[in-house]
Amino acid sequence: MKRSSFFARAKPVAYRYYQPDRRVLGRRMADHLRFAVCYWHTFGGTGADPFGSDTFQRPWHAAGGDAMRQAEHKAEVAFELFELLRAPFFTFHDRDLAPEGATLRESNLNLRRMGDSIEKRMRRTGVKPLWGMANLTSHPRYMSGAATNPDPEVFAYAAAQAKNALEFTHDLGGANYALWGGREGYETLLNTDLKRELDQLGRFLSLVVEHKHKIGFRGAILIEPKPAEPSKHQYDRDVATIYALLERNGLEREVGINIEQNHALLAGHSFEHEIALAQALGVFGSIDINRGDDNLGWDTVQFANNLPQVALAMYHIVRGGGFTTGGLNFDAKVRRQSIDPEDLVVAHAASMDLCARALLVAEKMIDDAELASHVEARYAGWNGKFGRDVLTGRKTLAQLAAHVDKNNLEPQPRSGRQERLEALVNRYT
Ligand code: XUL
Ligand code: CO
Repeated sequence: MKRSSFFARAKPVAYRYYQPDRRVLGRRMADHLRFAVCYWHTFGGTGADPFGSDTFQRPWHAAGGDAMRQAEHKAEVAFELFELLRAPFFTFHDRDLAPEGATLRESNLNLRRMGDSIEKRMRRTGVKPLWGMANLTSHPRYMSGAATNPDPEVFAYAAAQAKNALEFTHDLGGANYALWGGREGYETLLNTDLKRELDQLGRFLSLVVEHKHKIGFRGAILIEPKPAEPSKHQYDRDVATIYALLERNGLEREVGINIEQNHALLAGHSFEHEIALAQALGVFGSIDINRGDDNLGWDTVQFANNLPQVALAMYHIVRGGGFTTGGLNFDAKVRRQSIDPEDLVVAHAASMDLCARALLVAEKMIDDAELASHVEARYAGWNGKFGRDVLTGRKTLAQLAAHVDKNNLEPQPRSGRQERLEALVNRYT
């Protein structure tokens, strides 16, 4: 592979655990994991934080450069990294790939022009989009929301941008189209009509779903929860909140959920809670894999590197049937001080290897079946006739009361065996 000067010093990646063709629980490892590199943090990141300016000197960010040439350079380096890592997918926002123009028409044209170049690179490397998205958060026009803006013309502009991004993702053969509502929320209820904004968000989602069917896009529509940041309160708070929004709009069979580790943590949940809940509700879609910090209340989006945590997540993902259109998207950024191009390679490669190792742990947990059989035994009572009758509505409250009375019932408590199960999980990892 010809190297651009950007990754000239990066060593070829050797994985310890990630063997794409290795069979695990009846599937290729690569098909279980479906790794994606995200365009925004990895190639758009500058190392800036709220207290300091850029620390990474990416050549395609040089001041005064030609924006389309810079986008082209970025794409060249991006596909070089995908190949170095042997990552099969990437994810993007429209504005990551091509610069915003003076009008929406010009922006769309820029995206199409970059699309031709991206398509050529996709054909050469076999790398594909896991999902595309419209960036409806960065531009000042969206400061008061995109779908939930008090001004219907902003809603229209966002809809036009989403239409174009969805069609573009479709043309590139994307496996999914995703939405995330960083500005779909509020800063203060003092100026917010919450009910109106929820209705607007529901309408927007429905429009995207309608258009997906109209153009014949076969991928899934995904929505990504996050409780806050950048807004004080976001309407797509967590899996449960999104489910209510979907159900209220009759979209629960049309839209899946893209769960991010750090966002789960910010919403006060464990990562595996969000995965298990999405599976239980039938809306599990995809994962933005990263890592938050227990001691920090914000979105640190570090590369996932915690084996027990990722192993439990993989256990739930695989037990729930694994990914269909989804995958593991590295929505993660290298730290402000990780300024070398090689840091980007190492960060992704180490995290890919960790996820592969976590998959092998999940395989052991599933093959061994001890954890699952404990859960099974714990609920065994519900499998009998009485339990089934209760759940299927064949018993009234009065009948249940009579049952207790007649049998003089005094149910006996049984241990939940938490410590034993925690020790069991440690044995696998
Ligand atoms: C923000 C976040 C986004 C989405 C894409 O916290 O996770 O990067 O994944 O807009
Ligand atoms: Co994300």
